[in-house]
Amino acid sequence: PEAESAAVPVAAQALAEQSVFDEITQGLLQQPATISPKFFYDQLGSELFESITRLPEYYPTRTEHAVMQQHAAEIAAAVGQGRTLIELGAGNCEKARALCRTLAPACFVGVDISADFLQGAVARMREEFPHMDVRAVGADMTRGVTLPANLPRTGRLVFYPGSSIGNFDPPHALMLLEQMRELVDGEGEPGADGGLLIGIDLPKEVEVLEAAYDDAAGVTAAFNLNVLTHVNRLIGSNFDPAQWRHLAFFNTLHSRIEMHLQAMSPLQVRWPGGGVRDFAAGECIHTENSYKYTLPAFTDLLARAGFSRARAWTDPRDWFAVVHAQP
Ligand code: AVJ
Repeated sequence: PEAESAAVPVAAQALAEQSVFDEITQGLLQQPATISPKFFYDQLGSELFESITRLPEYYPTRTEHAVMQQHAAEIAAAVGQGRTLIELGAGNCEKARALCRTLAPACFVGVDISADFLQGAVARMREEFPHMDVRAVGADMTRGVTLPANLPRTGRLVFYPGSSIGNFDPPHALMLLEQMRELVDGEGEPGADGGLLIGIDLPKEVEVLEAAYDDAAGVTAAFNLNVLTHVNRLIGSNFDPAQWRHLAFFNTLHSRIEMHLQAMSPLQVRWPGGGVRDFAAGECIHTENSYKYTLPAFTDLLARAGFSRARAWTDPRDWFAVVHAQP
């Protein structure tokens, strides 16, 4: 029986590794090649992202923080006390920690793809809030989130800050919002007193947008290039990051920042199983989209996902919105 119970997680892990291998190699063979932005976040990538959030050019994190601080009392009154707070893409849990000080949730569930990074953050949450029920879930939310059993039967607040929803194109964002709508409901429980608190980066001057994704210190470039090192580790490929350069620009037609890695000379990349991809000089791998939604466009998306009520708070320049959405 012991060997049997051990075999299950091993098999599950092998399956997960196979699907990661398939997902990455399929993307590399596409025209143009793509790597999903979720692969930015290995340990170093998560640390580089933390550095990005402190850059002078990268306004989203500090603007969202200012909106949350400025309107803390109203936001707390709108979402209610004693909830089960579920943060998607929790990372270092810094935002949830600030929210917990005003919301006093009964329970906190941090969900992140970078499970090891999350463990440390969740341990610090337990220290600061010894009376709160704190859980960590290492999961890729694009594959669906299974919450721990036996969560308190209180209203659920799904928290998805940082404008991470911007990483998904509108049809995919809609699917994720629908999934969040289901998380709010729980197992057959009415989600009426639950909701979603979500951060949205708004359209603004192109110069401001582009500087935020191509900073002078080169931290975003290092973050983008690090995905190649992570992919090498995940699939055994032989990318040489020194042969690639970081590109970031605003695509007005799609209202999104695009990040790419551009081959500086003709390159060949190989991986186990006979995989190979040739890149011409100047050819790109598309690594990220970061959509900038207007509030009406985003409210429309929310409504289509089953959140009929929405209230938004913004900063004085209307650069970033924090939206509370309810069924
Ligand atoms: C974490 C997805 C919100 O799109 O602004 C930052 C990621 N990429 N700089 C964003 C990111 C480059 C970030 N999100």
